[in-house]
Amino acid sequence: MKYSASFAFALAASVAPSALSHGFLASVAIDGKVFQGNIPNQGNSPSPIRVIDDITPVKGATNRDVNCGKNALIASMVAPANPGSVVSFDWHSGENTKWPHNIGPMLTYMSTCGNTTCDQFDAINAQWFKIDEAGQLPNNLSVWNQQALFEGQSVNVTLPENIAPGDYLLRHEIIALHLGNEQGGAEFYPSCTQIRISSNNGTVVEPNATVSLPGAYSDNDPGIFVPTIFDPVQNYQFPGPAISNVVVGENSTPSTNNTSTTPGSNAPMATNGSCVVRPRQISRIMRNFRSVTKF
Ligand SMILES: *[C@@H]1O[C@H](CO)[C@@H](O)[C@H](O)[C@H]1NC(C)=O
Ligand SMILES: *[C@@H]1O[C@H](CO)[C@@H](O)[C@H](O)[C@H]1NC(C)=O
Ligand SMILES: *[C@@H]1O[C@H](CO)[C@@H](O)[C@H](O)[C@H]1NC(C)=O
Ligand SMILES: *[C@@H]1O[C@H](CO)[C@@H](O)[C@H](O)[C@H]1NC(C)=O
Ligand SMILES: *[C@@H]1O[C@H](CO)[C@@H](O)[C@H](O)[C@H]1NC(C)=O
Ligand SMILES: *[C@@H]1O[C@H](CO)[C@@H](O)[C@H](O)[C@H]1NC(C)=O
Ligand SMILES: *[C@@H]1O[C@H](CO)[C@@H](O)[C@H](O)[C@H]1NC(C)=O
Ligand SMILES: [Cu+2]
Repeated sequence: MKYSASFAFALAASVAPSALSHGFLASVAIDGKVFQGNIPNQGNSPSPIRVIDDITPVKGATNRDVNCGKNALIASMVAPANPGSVVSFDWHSGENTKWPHNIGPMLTYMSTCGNTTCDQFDAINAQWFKIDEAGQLPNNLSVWNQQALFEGQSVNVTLPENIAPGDYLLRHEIIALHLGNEQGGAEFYPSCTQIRISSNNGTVVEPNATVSLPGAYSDNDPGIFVPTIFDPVQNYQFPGPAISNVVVGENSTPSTNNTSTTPGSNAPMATNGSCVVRPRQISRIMRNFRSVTKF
């Protein structure tokens, strides 16, 4: 195994596994409104976040818990959201401090809750479509977007503008790859948040490229078993389906070259302090600006 000096913390954690080395989705904020989750295996207070019963990672790409996390329980709340809402995910370590990992992608999926509300829905029936995937910084393949969590920030995903009203599970997942150079080493941290979209913005697209989870991943996937994970990785291949047309169908611009983040995610500050803003973000910001100022 090979470690760079800056991953001394991860090294210590992997030598002596502790509560610090894993974690859970502590809260989400939807357009700034915060919804706290429950600490794993410590109650199920009202929240839209499905509580899990253990902070340790799901191991094995076909593990049933790849669905919504370890023995996830249905939550009692369904949080209001809109097309284009910004959802901030705040992941914590097992000791409720900063997220301990910084290598590997973050993926965001949605699924309708079928003919029930999400507080009744068994997620094993979910038909997931991917709305976002965040890998390495476009200008520095050594730094993953996950680094923002490691530094104590939340990470942000924009819901599709073309999503139909209804109840959805929002599945935000970290795949920590600090052991991903060995087959079966990947650590899956799935989370499910129950949301209700109650408006539409005129156009509604039926999402395509839906998958089951478990089902869509294998331990051999090039984005899950990555022998060169510390090198840094060139042309990282995200696991799972392509981004659904509910996202790319939205007056999309051609993807820029060597950009490892895709629609929806906001890149963190680069480690040297310069802010990374992608063209799509600028057009989204301009759109929001126009809609606020009624240009
Ligand atoms: C809801 O959908 C499920 C799965 O398709 C089906 O088995 C069930 O009968 C449906 N329930 C109602 C009330 O339509
Ligand atoms: C910071 O990163 C930006 C973007 O890659 C780069 O243009 C700039 O030269 C870097 N500055 C320093 C001081 O490394
Ligand atoms: C979409 O609808 C929501 C809720 O009505 C609104 O807040 C948002 O600004 C709309 N977005 C666009 C691009 O019109
Ligand atoms: C989803 O729709 C997009 C845009 O129409 C298309 O390019 C893509 O092939 C579709 N994917 C699947 C799996 O049908
Ligand atoms: C990205 O750059 C590579 C190498 O220069 C090139 O082969 C590829 O066609 C480019 N892709 C796009 C979408 O521009
Ligand atoms: C894009 O990536 C390809 C392959 O990884 C590399 O050869 C090329 O130089 C990169 N282009 C830019 C503009 O960074
Ligand atoms: C996500 O949004 C929050 C709230 O605006 C902000 O504090 C945080 O820095 C953002 N995260 C990233 C990675 O940009
Ligand atoms: Cu861990």
